[in-house]
Amino acid sequence: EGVQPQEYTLIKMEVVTPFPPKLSVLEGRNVFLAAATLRPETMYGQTNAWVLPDGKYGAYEISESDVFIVTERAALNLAYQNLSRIPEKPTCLVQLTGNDLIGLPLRSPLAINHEIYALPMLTILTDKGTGIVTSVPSDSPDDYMALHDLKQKPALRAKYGVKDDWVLPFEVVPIINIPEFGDKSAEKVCLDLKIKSQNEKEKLAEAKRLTYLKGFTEGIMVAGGEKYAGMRVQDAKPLIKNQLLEAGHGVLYSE
Ligand code: A2H
Repeated sequence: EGVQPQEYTLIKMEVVTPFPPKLSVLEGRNVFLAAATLRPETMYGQTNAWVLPDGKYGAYEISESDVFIVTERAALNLAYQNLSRIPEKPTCLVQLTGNDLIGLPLRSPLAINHEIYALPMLTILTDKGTGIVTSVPSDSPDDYMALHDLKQKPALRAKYGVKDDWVLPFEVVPIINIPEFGDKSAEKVCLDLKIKSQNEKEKLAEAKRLTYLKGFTEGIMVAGGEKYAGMRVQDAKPLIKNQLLEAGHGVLYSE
C-alpha cells in the first residue's frame, strides 16, 4: 500500500432477486457487489463485474438496509469509515468465494446495459479495493483483455461455469473519445500492442499507461446524454462522481 491514501468511489452493483441458495440468508435485504473504481465517469460502459474465483468474500451489514459483498479486509476498512451497521465492527452474514458470485445478475448505476453478470478475472488483487472490480472494456485494457479471453475461449468459460449468455451478447460500449485512440481506446491499444491475454502483465501496464492519462487529459464524453456528452472527461468526472454519491448509488472509500 502507498504512503498516500487512495480514494476510490465504490459502485453499488445491486444483486437482482431471486438470490441463489448460497445467498438465501440475505433475502429481504438490498445486496450489492461493491466495486472500487478510480473512473466513475466510465460507468456508462459497464459490461460485467469481475471477481476472483478463489477469492474469499463476505456479505457485510453496511446499514439497516444495505449489505455489501467485499473482502474481509475491505469490510474492516469500511467499518472504520462509518460504513458498517455497528461502528468499527464488521458483521458478516455469510462467507462466500468468488465462485459463489460468478453468474450473479446485477443492476449497476449508469450502465447502458440494463443487466450484467459477475464473471471471473484471474488477476484481481485481494489486497486492493474491495476485491470486486467493475468492467469497462472500452477504457480499461485489463477489462478488455479479460472479457476477450472469456469470449474467445469456450474452455475458460466451461472451467468457471460461465454461461455463453453472460458474456457473448456484451459488446464494447463506446463512452469516451480520445483523439489519438478513438472511442474504444482500450481495445485499440490492446490490438496495437498485440496483447494476447489478461496475463500479459508488462504489455498491459504499457497499455494502461498509454490510455489512462490521455483519457483524463484529452478524453471527451460520448456517453452521458444531454448533461455530459461532449464535455471534457476532466470536467465531467467530478460531476458524475457527485451525481452517483448524491443518488446513493456510490460511496467514497479510502485505503
Ligand atoms: B478502474 P490503482 Cl475504465 N484488483 O475502474 C485489480 N484491479 C482493481 C482492483 C483489484 N482488487 N480494485 C480496483 N481495480 C481496478 C474502471 C477503470 C479503472 C477504467 C480504466 C482504468 C482503471 C473500470 N474497471 O484503472 O492500482 C479498477 O479499475 C486503471 C488504474 O488503485 C480501479 O479503477 O490505481 C483501478 O484498478 C485502481 O487501481
